[in-house]
Amino acid sequence: MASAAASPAPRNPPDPAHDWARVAYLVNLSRALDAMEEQRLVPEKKVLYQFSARGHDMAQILLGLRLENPNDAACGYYRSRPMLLSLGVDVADALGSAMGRAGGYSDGRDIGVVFNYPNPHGASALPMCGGVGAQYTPTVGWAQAIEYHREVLKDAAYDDALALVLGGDGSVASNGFWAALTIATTQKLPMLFYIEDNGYGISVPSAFQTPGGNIAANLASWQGLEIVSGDGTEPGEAARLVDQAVGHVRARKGPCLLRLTVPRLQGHSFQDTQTYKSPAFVESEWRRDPLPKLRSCLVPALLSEKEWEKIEARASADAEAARERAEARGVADPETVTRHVFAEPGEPQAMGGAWNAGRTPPPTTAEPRPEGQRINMVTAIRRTLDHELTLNPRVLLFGEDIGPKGGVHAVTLGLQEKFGAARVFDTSLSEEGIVGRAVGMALAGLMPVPEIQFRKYAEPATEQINDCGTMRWRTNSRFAAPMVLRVPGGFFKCGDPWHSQTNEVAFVHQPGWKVAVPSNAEDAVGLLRAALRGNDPVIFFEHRAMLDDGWARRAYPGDDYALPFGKAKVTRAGDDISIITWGAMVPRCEAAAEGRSAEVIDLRTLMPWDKEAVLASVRRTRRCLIVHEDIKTAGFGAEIAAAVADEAFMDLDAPVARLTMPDIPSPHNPVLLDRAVPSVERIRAKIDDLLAF
Ligand SMILES: Cc1ncc(C[n+]2csc(CCOP(=O)(O)OP(=O)(O)O)c2C)c(N)n1
Repeated sequence: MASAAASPAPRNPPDPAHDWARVAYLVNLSRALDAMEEQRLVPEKKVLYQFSARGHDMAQILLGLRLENPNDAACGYYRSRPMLLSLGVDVADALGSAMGRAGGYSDGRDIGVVFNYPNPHGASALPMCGGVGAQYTPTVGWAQAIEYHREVLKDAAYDDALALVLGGDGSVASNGFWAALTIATTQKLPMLFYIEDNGYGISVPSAFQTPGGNIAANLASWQGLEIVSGDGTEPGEAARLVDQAVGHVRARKGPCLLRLTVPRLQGHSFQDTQTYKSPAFVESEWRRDPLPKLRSCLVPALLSEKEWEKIEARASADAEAARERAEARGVADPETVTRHVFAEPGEPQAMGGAWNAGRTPPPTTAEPRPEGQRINMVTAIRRTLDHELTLNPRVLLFGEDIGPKGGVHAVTLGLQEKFGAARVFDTSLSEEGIVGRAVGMALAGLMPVPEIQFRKYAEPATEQINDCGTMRWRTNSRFAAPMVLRVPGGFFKCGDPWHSQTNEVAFVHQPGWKVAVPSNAEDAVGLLRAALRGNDPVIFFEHRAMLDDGWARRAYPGDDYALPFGKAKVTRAGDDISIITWGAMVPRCEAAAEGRSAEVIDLRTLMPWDKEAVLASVRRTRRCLIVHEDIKTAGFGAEIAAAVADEAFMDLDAPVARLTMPDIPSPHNPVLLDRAVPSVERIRAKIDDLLAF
């Protein structure tokens, strides 16, 4: 659609501190890309999803050009291409990614409008997500990492760095927005929230997202937050407000929320015909188009008519050349689509991860060198964390109550005292905030170890967990966010639906996460150390019943002890049946196997899991029983049973059996709990059934 704006009257020349010729070029380039997609590439079905940035473009570019510190980072959303252009992305990447072509942001894996840019020359764009609001907490993690680099690692290059997040007016209703706002303001972080208020979230007016429709007005009394608000279509005003907001954050006066009103000059996406807007309203939006305003501001005050036209022509020629380069790229080899779920040897991500940031982990051994008395799992985990905190200044721990209290399970007791509140600290009560912040910190080259207080409370963080796991794959290994997410769970004396579930299978179902389920202190040390020195995100499941369990106590296996993931342990040898289990069920299976020639296999990790060890054992014993605490339907046992049926069917003398919790939440009363969780007696009875089959 052509601009309905009449040529506005010439205005005062804008602040020469901005590179207006560059602003003009980038706005025109963004327009040329939008027009090319709308008029050619979408109708030709070469671009499947198109989100026009018309109207949002000028203010984004003014802001993007202010990201001058190489340690600045920005995270946007699907309408953020103009900001990416201002950071200097290759235009063929910008267009080719929208076309799903090889190379670019994701090698055709992710929806093209969802950008990422590990910028070797300046500020980077953190991997964006499709979920509205998902960008906030990782960005606040970057902001906190800036402070960590300054204060703990004493890196002066971060002194005036900032984190910038972009969101629409709809996104201010998301959990992520409030989680990040709380973190940024309570911690006084160098974080700039930029809200591009176009009045709509698809078709829903902004008054549905915040009362009265103006988030800046509603946050006026929020402590520790600078509010800057105005018109994002007036070049002079927008530039002044951008400078005011950026200046506030760079001066380390705390976070700032910049809200600029902008028109959304096209539908939400190409498919959206905007029938929910009246024609008069659409026309009023076009009258606010920042492009003609920019032109009348710059011509003739700063640029001649001819110069403007030259800029326009260069922008459309560059867009055309980029299209040609993008189309020449072809499509990625389909065989490569399974790569980069996890770190691959010799192919580190371009950005993210502590070891990637210039350190190499010291050598480890899988040979335990037991020392001293047996210790419980709590002490074993704490000692491992203590050692790795000492060894690697990029390791940091955080979660609810893990600071002065030492955690509700006492795992982090004394660590804040020893390492200080910058490295071991309490967080606000937001699991999305905890995990999302860890993502941003990992991207900034740290090794975060966030704690979720109880398994069930990981659920508010599900979106961040999923986005973290898929990051390496969806950015084609341009970014990864390795971390160790400690999650205590399972029953402990009693059960209940909130603190006691395991549901470990849900984590296995998140691509990109490794999952450790140690049953004892020695394995906990080995798996935790491997996770802390690894290059992938790891769920470290700490079973509550095993934390202080007598059976789980082992001698500390040494400061270099690390276990490979995907290597099960035969904890009891036998010839007549294989029992596959993990976590708190291991000692029960061992006890149940007494008097029988039964092999007990502790898987130790579920992603990856040691299928080869299981198959080898089952082929020998010809019987397979899987025991787990999680519920039966679609529990991880179903995966094992399917693999055994698939690959060892002809070797079996009995059906593959599972003993699990029934499909119920964990019951509270110990008598009820005993009926639900597999007991030694029931496991033994099942073993005997199978042996008699
Ligand atoms: C968590 C989530 N819910 C719903 C959607 C579908 N959706 C995509 S964009 C959008 C509206 C967002 O509006 P706003 O934040 O104002 O940004 P704008 O598109 O106006 O720039 C919705 C509901 C989504 N992507 N993510």
